[in-house]
Amino acid sequence: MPEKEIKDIGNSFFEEISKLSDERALYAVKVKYVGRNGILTKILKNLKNISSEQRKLIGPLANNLRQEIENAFEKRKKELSEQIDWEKEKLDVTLPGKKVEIGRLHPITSVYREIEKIFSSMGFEIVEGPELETDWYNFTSLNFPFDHPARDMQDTFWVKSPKEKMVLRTHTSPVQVRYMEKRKPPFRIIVPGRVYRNEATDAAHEHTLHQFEALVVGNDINVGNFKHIAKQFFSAFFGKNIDIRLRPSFFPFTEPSFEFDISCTVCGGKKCPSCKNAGWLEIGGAGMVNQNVFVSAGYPRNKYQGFAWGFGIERLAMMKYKIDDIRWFESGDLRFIKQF
Ligand code: FA5
Repeated sequence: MPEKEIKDIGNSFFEEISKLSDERALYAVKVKYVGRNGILTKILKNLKNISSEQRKLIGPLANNLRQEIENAFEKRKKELSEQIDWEKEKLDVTLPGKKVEIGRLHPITSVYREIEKIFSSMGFEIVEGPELETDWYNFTSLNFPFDHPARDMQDTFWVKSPKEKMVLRTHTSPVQVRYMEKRKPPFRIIVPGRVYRNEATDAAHEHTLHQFEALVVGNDINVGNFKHIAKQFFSAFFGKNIDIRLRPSFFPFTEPSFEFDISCTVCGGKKCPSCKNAGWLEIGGAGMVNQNVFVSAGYPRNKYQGFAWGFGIERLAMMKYKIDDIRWFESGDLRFIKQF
């Protein structure tokens, strides 16, 4: 019976492809059935030689089967391509591994993170401000008089701007007034950030550096609070007991103002080459907030007291990691970064 013959051809094709597991063999089976000299192709070619009655019967069956074979072939091909060969994929743990290049944190980033961790644990908020500043926030609001030599204390990059005089901020102190305009005391914040100075560079001075500002304001904040917090911070940062020393100084935005020293992190104050036999290392400026600064921020005069400081982050990193030249930090030299 021709119908049975066609049905058998179909069955054997489907059985064959169900057993196959690779594409090339699958293609060969397809050719065997519907290729130029395939089993089914021969029947189709022979249609013209048979009686019209038989043709009417066999023609549609054979054509349908050809379509089914094409469809089944495509489906199986897709299935095979999606199958993962777990034998080949098996993980050979004895093979040597591929080396993965991992990045390093820049030492300034590490110091930032360390500072933020210590101050967060002491209940400080971490605040940021813009690097491009107005003259008002960088100088005038901080009680730097117009045309007063105090402005020369910080060598400034002025930026041409159509509206008002702009500067690349010379310190993190402008964030003091920016923050106080929005918040009422009591509060305690630190402000880490990048600052710029228009000065010739040497082993201790960069044109682009980082500072972190602290500002603590309340009704009865005093120098004792300041010394305590600073001592806590430096002892945590260097992992050993650190003593604090204040020396009189001048900043327009603090009164009284101090230069701030810590006991030498190498000899602990016994005097050594690292501290040039002084026993102390200079860290930054500090003082009690000048009432004029509170007034700039919109606070009433003599209502609040606060302390502020600004420390150089590079200087801290140099002490912590024993780096002898500040210019390494911005050098972009990977040999330097890879040591940390
Ligand atoms: C200030 O910038 C004040 N704003 C600090 C301050 C804040 C005082 C709050 C009082 C109250 P000074 O210019 O001294 O002060 O800089 C502070 C620290 O920044 C320095 O001690 C030093 O550690 C670092 N520093 C300043 N200029 C440079 C520079 N060119 N290169 C590297 N570090 C610098």
